[in-house]
Amino acid sequence: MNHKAGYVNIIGHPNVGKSTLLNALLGEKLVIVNPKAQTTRHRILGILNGDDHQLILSDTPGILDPQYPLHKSMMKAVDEALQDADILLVLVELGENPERAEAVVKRAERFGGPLFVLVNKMDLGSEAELAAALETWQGVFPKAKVVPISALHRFHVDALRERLIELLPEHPPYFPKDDLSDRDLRFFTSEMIREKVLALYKQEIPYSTQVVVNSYEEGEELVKIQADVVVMRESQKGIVIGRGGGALRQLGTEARKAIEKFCGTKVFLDLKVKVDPDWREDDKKLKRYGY
Ligand SMILES: Nc1nc2c(ncn2[C@@H]2O[C@H](COP(=O)(O)OP(=O)(O)OP(=O)(O)O)[C@@H](O)[C@H]2O)c(=O)[nH]1
Ligand SMILES: [Mg+2]
Repeated sequence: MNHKAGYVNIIGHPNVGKSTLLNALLGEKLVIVNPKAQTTRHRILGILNGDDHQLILSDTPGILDPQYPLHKSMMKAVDEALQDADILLVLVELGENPERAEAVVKRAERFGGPLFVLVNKMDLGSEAELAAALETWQGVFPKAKVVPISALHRFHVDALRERLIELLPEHPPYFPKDDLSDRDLRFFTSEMIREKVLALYKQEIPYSTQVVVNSYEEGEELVKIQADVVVMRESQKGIVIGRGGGALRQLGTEARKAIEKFCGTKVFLDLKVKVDPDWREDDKKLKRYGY
C-alpha cells in the first residue's frame, strides 16, 4: 500500500479549543491548554504516525487583531499554517458569533483543499442550539463540511481522525516515523512552565511573561533544568516571586511535577525571575526569544 502524509492545520479564534483538539487527535497531551485566551504563541506540530500514514497536525495561536509585536509574530504563525495545509480545520465554539469571524473567514476562504468547520464545545449547549449553530456556520462556509465536536470530551474525535487519515494525499513521510513533534524537549519544558504561569497568576502577568530554558542536562536518573521566567517590569517580578518567595516556589513545584510526568524521569528545576523591559514590544528581542 502507498504511504500517505500531509498537514492538517487547525485555525480559529483564541480559546475555542484548538490545542485541546490537537491533543485529543494525537491521543496524548503535547501542547498546553488553559481557560485564558492567547495560551498558544507558536505554531507547533503534533505528528501522528501509522504504518502507512503520517498525519501532521498543526496547532496555531488564536486569530486576533494584533495589538503589539508579539501578536504580529503570532499572526505570522497562523498565516504560515495556511500555506502548507493539505486539510484545513477551522475551529469555532458553540455560541460564537459568526458575524465577528471575519478574520477567520477571510483566511479560510483562500484555502482550496478539504475544509472542515468544527463546532466545538457541543457539550455546553442544547440540541436546538447546536442545530442552529451548524446551520449558521454552513451558511458562512458553504463549501465546508460542518461537524459538531467536543475536543474536551472526545465526542466525534475518533471519527474525525479516521476521516482525516482517509483524506491524506499519497506522500512519503515528512518526518522520521518516530517523531512526535517538530519541537524539542527544551521547548516543551518552557511551555509547561508557562502553562503554570497562566494557571497561577492573574491579570497581565501571563501576557507579560515568557520562559527561557538556559540549560537542560540529562543525567541517568535526573534531568537538571535551569530556566528564567522573564517579565516586562520590576513590579511584575515582585508579583511572580511573591511574599517570601512563596509564589515562585509554588510555580517551581507545579512546573517540575508537570515536566516529570511529561518526560518520565525525576527533574531538578531551578527557576529565576528576570526583567527584560518591554520584551514583547521589540522585534529584535522577540526574534532572539524565538518568536
Ligand atoms: N466544555 C468544553 N470546554 C472545552 C472544550 N474544548 C476545549 N475546552 C476548554 O476551552 C479552554 C481553551 O482551550 P484551549 O485548547 O487552550 O484553546 P485554544 O483555542 O488553543 O486557545 P489559544 O491557544 O489561547 O488560542 C480550556 O479551558 C479547555 O478545557 C470542549 O469540547 N468542551
Ligand atoms: Mg492553544
